[in-house]
Amino acid sequence: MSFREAYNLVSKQAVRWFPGHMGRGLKQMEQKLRSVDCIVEVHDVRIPFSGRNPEFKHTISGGAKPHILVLNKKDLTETREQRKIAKELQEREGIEHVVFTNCKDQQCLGVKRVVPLAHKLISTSDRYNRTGVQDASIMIIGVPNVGKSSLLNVLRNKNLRKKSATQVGNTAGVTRSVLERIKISEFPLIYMIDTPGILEPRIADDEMGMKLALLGCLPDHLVGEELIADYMLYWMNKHRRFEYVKEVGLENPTDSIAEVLMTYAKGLGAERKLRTFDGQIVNVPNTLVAAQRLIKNFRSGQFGGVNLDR
Ligand SMILES: Nc1nc2c(ncn2[C@@H]2O[C@H](COP(=O)(O)OP(=O)(O)OP(=O)(O)O)[C@@H](O)[C@H]2O)c(=O)[nH]1
Ligand SMILES: [Mg+2]
Repeated sequence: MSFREAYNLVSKQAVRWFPGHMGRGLKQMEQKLRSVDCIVEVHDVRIPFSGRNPEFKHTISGGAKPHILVLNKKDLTETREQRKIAKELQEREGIEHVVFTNCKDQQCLGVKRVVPLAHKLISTSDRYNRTGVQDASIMIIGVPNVGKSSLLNVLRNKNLRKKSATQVGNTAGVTRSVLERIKISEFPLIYMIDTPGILEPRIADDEMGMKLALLGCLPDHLVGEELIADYMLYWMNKHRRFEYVKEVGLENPTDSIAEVLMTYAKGLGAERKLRTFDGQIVNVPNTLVAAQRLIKNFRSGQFGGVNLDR
């Protein structure tokens, strides 16, 4: 059986999401940068080599501040690849400090590493030598929905045994503005500044846009659930990952998203009403519901761990 080898968006409209709060957020971040000692950039480990906002490069390199790249949601990826990914990031992009985390797990070794590593980098950086400064501030940055606020909360829960201080949610764009600093460690005294997830104003690479969409870094309805499901199908087939076949209730893998969604919708009993040309109302399979369900399964790891950049 042959499957699509490349993914091309049929529509000419690129994947794009840059609402007002992102532009404002970026400005607020720049203003706060002067009082920040370290940047923790959070990204989804399922796209380790793509989808990071290139605008952050200025933020990071501009001030020559210590930088840690946290690749989060490691429970949703193929864990074997960690060392390889870290090595490749260092060779390709010169990123020296990569930490893999699962913010849903307080015992995660990666989560435990973040504060000591940041503290070490800050204490050895020029900036910290400014006299009289007793505390340090870390700014947390990244594209939407990768787990920035979750990381802040889990650090605070762990180190201070205090309840969460910033809002978390499973859609993109939960944090809307740069927040006041929040304490995440007492000894050493460290604060963290949560920021809104920010995408580049124009995602030029269609496939990269679809990867971000599949991982929920943009609102689904903006890209279209059926299109996102189609990208998922393309990716899974291309990598001979047929875990979806059984869930959907198919006999065999297929590259046709219409077939997948129709079959799945029928199996789920999801229907919607449709008016025919002669005015009759009929029930037809609800492919939107099927697409939403399929994406949800994929994102929650039901079809196994993935690395979309593989
Ligand atoms: N499976 C898994 N889910 C996670 C992990 N970290 C965060 N999440 C979930 O990912 C979703 C997004 O988390 P947030 O912390 O709100 O992400 P954010 O980067 O702050 O998002 P914005 O504020 O929208 O930019 C939530 O549903 C979290 O529960 C993780 O390590 N593993
Ligand atoms: Mg947030």
